[in-house]
Amino acid sequence: MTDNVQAPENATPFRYTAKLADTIESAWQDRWEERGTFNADNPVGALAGPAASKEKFFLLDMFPYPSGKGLHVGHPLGYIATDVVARFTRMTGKNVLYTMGYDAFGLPAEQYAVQTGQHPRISTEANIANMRRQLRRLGLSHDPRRSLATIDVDYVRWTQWIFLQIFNSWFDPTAPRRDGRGLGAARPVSELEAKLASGEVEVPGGRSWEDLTAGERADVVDSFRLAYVSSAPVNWCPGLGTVLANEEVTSEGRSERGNYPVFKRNLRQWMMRITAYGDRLAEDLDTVDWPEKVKSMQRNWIGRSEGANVTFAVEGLAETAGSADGATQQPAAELTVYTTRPDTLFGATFMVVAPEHPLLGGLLGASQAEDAAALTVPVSWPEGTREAWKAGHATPREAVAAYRAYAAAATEAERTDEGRTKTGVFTGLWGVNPVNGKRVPVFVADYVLMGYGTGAIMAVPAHDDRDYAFAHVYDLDLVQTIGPADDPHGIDLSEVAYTGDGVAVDSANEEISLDGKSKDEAKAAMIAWLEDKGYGRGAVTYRLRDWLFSRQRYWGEPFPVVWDEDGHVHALPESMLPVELPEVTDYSPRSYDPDDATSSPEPPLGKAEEWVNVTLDLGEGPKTYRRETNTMPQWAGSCWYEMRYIDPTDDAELVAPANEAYWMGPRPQTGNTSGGTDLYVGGVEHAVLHLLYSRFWHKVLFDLGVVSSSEPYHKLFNQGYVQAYAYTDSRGQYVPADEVEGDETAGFTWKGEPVTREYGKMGKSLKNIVTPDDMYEAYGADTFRVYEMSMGPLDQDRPWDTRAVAGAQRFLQRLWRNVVDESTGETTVVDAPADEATRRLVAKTIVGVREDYEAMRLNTAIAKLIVLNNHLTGLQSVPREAVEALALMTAPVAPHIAEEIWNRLGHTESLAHEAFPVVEDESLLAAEKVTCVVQVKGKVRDRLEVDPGISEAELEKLALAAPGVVRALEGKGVRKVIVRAPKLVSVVPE
Ligand code: ANZ
Repeated sequence: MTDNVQAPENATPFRYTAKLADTIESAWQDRWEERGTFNADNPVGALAGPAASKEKFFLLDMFPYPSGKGLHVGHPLGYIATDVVARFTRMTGKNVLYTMGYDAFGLPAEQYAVQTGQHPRISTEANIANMRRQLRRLGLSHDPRRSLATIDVDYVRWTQWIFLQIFNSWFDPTAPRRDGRGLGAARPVSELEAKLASGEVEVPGGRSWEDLTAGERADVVDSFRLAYVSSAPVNWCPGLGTVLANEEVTSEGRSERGNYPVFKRNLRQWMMRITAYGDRLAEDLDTVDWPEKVKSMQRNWIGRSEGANVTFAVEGLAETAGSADGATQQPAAELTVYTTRPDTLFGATFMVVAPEHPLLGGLLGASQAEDAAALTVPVSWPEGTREAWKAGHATPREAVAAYRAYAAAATEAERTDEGRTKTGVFTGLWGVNPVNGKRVPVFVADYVLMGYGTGAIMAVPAHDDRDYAFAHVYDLDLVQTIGPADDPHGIDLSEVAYTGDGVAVDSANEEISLDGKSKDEAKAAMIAWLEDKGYGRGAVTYRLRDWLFSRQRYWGEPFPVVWDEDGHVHALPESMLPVELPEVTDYSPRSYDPDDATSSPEPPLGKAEEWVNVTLDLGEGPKTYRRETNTMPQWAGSCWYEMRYIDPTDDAELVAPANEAYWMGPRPQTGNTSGGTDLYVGGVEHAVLHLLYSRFWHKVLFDLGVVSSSEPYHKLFNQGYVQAYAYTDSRGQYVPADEVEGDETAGFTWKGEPVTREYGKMGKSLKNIVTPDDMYEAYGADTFRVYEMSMGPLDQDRPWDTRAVAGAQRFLQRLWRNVVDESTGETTVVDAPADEATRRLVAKTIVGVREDYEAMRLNTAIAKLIVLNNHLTGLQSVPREAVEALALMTAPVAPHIAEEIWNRLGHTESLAHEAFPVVEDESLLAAEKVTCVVQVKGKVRDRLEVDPGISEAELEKLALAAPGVVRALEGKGVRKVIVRAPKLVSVVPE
């Protein structure tokens, strides 16, 4: 890119060109670093200092993954904005904590390591160095002492330490919360053991604690931990050799990275019991200052629903020679369903279990044959079976096995797609509805998910859309139990289910009648009856699942636990942290056939035999153990990084309590009751996962007394995205966007050929990438910053337009010329006081820009700075008082040029900690008056000082009362008054 407006070097050596900007910017960046200009003081510890007596402001960006591609101009949008806020806030006298770290574990570096054999740390650190350079050149006012990367061994140590706190805790529903907001908090498992021993907490399965062996006790305790191992349906991607989180799987059921098939498999994995915090995570959203949209996304993700678990008895028929006649009863089984509509229980005409449900043999087998063998209840088709149930199979057992094999290969998105024709098969089992004793067939169908509720439902086709669709396919009965209050039976069920409110009908047995009750009354009455009879209980369910916390990867935090020979897991003591990754020669996971759903993952760490098998003394003398070979997901490191920014060098504690309380503690007097960083800026794509995971960890640490804040991020702001135009030629090929000419009206061309414009992301393949480095070279960082901040409101998406950058450059060039003579480099300002109009404009700008900065309206702040700057350009000579105020106000957006001007105006200190200008003479803000001339019979008789916006009626009243007019009228009446507001009133006497 070239700078067209550049003048010959020698004529104006002090012209504000990209070259001069580069010199100025680099010099200030070095000076800031040398002087530690942006270092923030802590109350205690290694970074303690006097500024900690001031009010604090903790400002945070969502830290980046150090991609090998480096940054494009879209990435730093949020960083520039936070830098403006940081610089402005410092100038209001606060102690500002502002730094930048790197979320540095991740699959791309690992895959690169697999290809090249080079340790992922090497490429990751090189990428971090490049990103640091790019960001430093932008002039961000970070405290460099606080920067960190999640791969730093010292950081990993504390991530592992947090894992141990979570592992060593359970959720005690009766424990009072430290913030007084009710019951339910994490407590150490040592307390749990005491409660199990005393009987205060029941041992699952009803056995007595005394009767359990040490191993059984350990199993019981493990089942309560907030970090636990369980067999759960997970996304297994043989093509990548690892399981994936849901968010790493596309809606087509393939891996986001690499586009390989993904299969649902039951595998033993580490989980985090985030569901225990479901209520708190939802309720405490009331205590944070977040966009309503993000709060509601979190609430939906948590998806709390209230209903009941209801248990149906199950009858099974043993397989006989293909007929139902000789059927023998299987031992009685039970099936518990979760329903939000216990009021509709009389309308349950069938049941559905998820393909993975234990009733069908539990885990999905690797093949159809294994699946069939695993089925607990072998049966034949009953008499009069509807043909569709058979679906071409001889027995339900075969049909179920085939169906389970099919479901194992389907993604959750496919399974829950509402528009799809429902599928399922009869299991050969019959449930017994506890309210009326009716036998109802049990189906297996993929629309019921194992991970939600109990993985089984009672189907009420008359009142549920999905059940209705299923009943329609298999021709099952509909029984109505609710209808509109005015005409309960007047509904038509021939096309759709009735899902509305109303009153219960036909819902009575000898002990209970719901008839005539409203939906909510009927629900409550039914739950009471179920509880009384022992058939069920009221229950709360969350859409939120427990968090799948292990990955079969090399490049992640090792778990600080080991396994003994009996298969029990042991936490390592703190003294053994950090557990470092072993050096290996081969980073690749075992290779699998990408389409083989039956394969199982083997983590790459499993190959490091010497590391895996260790002899340790964990208090029982030296014993051999196996290390955990899974690693933590990338989310772990981003769950708590803000806290380490506070105390990056603390060896004894994750963060010293006094430092945490100062930077993150609640400030009830300002309405912040749960604490957290003062501002967190990042993309809305993190609305749920990262923000939910961090909040969960933070709450556990809060419960355990490690931190004083119960929320990590008090105010959240989502910036928009920088998007870009891309251009295609007549063959649909992308052409380099920076070579395209023309505009919207004339049309666009490339090398004379017409091209079509499209709008979207920046990307290499779209040939429309612009990097910050391009901008530094062509314009300098300040121009880039001003352009990016002036493109529009910060929370909105905006199209990048390199040509418009010149406007931002012009502003800074004018500002420069207002102070510096371009040929001599001399400062040209005058010390004489500014004229009234200039002083008024300066005052107005100060008030407006301050308000805009406070509200993060950075684009309108810049617009006001430009108005003032243009005004100064029009003056004979530029008054110092005006341009000093302008330099200070411009400093947050264009800090280098502002520092340089400030310095040339004779100030030796950086302006970073100067006070932001205030208006001392309030009268300058009062509206200006104009002089109104009042004539009587054409002669000027008086003059009035009035508001420019005065109304005609008001002005007439004032004019007639003016002493000069009263005198001239000599008591005569008035025939006519002509008012030309605000400057003239003409009175005609009688
Ligand atoms: C009977 C019923 C009657 C239901 C009715 C709804 C309407 P929310 O509100 O999202 O919590 N369900 C329960 N577990 C399920 C699972 N594992 N997979 C798929 N569906 C499941 O949804 C709860 C309702 O979704 C439950 O209430 C159940 O159907 C179904 F007129 O039970 B309902």
